[in-house]
Amino acid sequence: MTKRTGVIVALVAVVAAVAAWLLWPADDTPSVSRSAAGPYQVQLQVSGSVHTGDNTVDLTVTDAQGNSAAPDKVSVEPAMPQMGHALPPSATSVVTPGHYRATVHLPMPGQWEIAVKLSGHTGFRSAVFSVQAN
Ligand SMILES: [Cu+2]
Repeated sequence: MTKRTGVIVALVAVVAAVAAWLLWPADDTPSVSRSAAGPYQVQLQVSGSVHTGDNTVDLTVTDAQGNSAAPDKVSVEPAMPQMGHALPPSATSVVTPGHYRATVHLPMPGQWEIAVKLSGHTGFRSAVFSVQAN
């Protein structure tokens, strides 16, 4: 192999690597996590990967037996404790009983803690989810 063909082979390899990286399918698997909050089981689901900007967050609230639960009020509060950011709560809307949806705006990438706050006849409860926003 001459020096010139060696350079061409190296360039082709770099172009192929960049193309593979650019064309790699985006991660569309929803991120799902679960947490207990007193008598409630809370599932938080974000369609696609969590990212900077507006994220649609779906919450499913059940009791310990898995029956849908309906606390009076559900809100979502993102915070980035390492940087001292605490954002105002986002209200949720009821999609179906026990299923809530909120739009959560994350102003910067990094590790966020999303607190889901529930109030109902059993009092005030909170479940905290750690998410990585890209
Ligand atoms: Cu920050």
